[in-house]
Amino acid sequence: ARVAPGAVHVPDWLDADAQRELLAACRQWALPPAGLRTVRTPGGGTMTARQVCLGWHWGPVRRCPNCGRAVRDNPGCPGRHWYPYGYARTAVDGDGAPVKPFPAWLGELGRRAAVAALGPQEPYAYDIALINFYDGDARMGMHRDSDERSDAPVVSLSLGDTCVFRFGNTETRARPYTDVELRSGDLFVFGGPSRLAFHGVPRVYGRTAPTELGLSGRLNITLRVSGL
Ligand code: MD3
Ligand code: FE
Repeated sequence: ARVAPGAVHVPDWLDADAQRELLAACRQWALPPAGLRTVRTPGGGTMTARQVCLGWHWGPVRRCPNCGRAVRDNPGCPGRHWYPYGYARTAVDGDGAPVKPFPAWLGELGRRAAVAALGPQEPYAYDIALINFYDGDARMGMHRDSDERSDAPVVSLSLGDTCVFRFGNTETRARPYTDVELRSGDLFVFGGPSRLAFHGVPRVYGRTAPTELGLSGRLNITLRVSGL
């Protein structure tokens, strides 16, 4: 179903086997080194959802004013996270280990997902996965994802517990927005004008995951093109 121009929700896109396989991969990626981490937000707060990055690490990055590249991966600013956020090849606020590689099969999954939702597409080279794990009362505030330098659609896959996904507008974090329930196996693709819309996860419904999946909590996998 089309939620807004370029924003398409495909319920139940991953069958039970595909969900199990993707979950098994997520469990490996979550292991150290460079596994599941607690993310500090630019304002000095802490995200309640924990995250794993593949391909590029998202966090505070100091960039060379001349060439624009990440120049030092550990900003060394205990308590003061004033560095601009962005992507770098090594972990910053995790354990400092290099980020895990982005596997080719995940890029193929991303292209298939974009085509399934939006129709024929350029063969985008997906190179980032951000995997968010929600347990307990974890949520995600309204935000915009603008650290990528590509207009490729973002692909989102959900596993485990059902959540309320709030899809907003491109102007403000406030209304108008549309609330959509995302369930295990659902695909959501954000392209075109929806790519820069505010969005968040105000609520996760505990113990709603399919029992046979064996996941307590919710995982969301987003696939992106860095353009970097
Ligand atoms: C719309 N994740 O990782 S998925 C995120 O469920 C993020 O974990 C949420 O917001 C989650 O940044 C929402 C849906 C989503 C993901 C990325 C988007 C919607 C998006 C990027 C641009 C526009
Ligand atoms: Fe986001």
